[in-house]
Amino acid sequence: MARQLYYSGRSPYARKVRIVLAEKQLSYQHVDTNIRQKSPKFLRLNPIGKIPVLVDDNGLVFWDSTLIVEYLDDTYPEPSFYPSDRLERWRCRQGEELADAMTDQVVALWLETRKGDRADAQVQAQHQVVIDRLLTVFEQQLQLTPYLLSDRLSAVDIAAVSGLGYYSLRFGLGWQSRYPRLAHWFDQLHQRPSLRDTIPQPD
Ligand SMILES: N[C@@H](CCC(=O)N[C@@H](CS)C(=O)NCC(=O)O)C(=O)O
Repeated sequence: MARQLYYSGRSPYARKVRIVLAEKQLSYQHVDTNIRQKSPKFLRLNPIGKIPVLVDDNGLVFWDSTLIVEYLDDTYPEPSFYPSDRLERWRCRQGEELADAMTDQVVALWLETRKGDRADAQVQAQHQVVIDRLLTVFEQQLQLTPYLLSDRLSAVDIAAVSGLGYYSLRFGLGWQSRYPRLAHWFDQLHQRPSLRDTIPQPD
């Protein structure tokens, strides 16, 4: 069977997987998934009801972007986005978690912001504080290494660039003047076709 990825175009979590599939040159069918009206078939695949969901060509079903990325990396190891050293691998997973936590905050900030007049400024400020705290961690890391984990592109970069891509879609590129190293890293990464081909488009 053909490999399938269930997602909708702007999902930053799905983008992580789409980048990895492209980097590994693995073809797949896009199953466009409406998360506001989840089909029984989709919910059978992922009872949590979130995208992305991967159905690999062997019929195995995976969900949660981080687990999908790790499964793909284990199964199709070239090129690899996780370090082979055990402790470095844990550090990589932790960095990914940090990046996804940033993305969670960006999504929450957007959901609050789009309430318009009913948006709670205090809630918005709380999300922004966490976003800035996490972006500062990444900015500082880029003083030490060219990528967010080491001198090689890793799953941390892929998760963070997906989150920042979504942040840029919703709130613009103003963050780039406050985080110049991240801005440079972001622009450099976008030279890769896997990044350029997955940029989220406005509604
Ligand atoms: N931890 C999950 C988060 C996925 C997630 O939150 N996806 C959103 C779309 S961007 C979703 O499916 N939301 C539907 C819902 O929560 O009902 C992952 O990394 O895959």
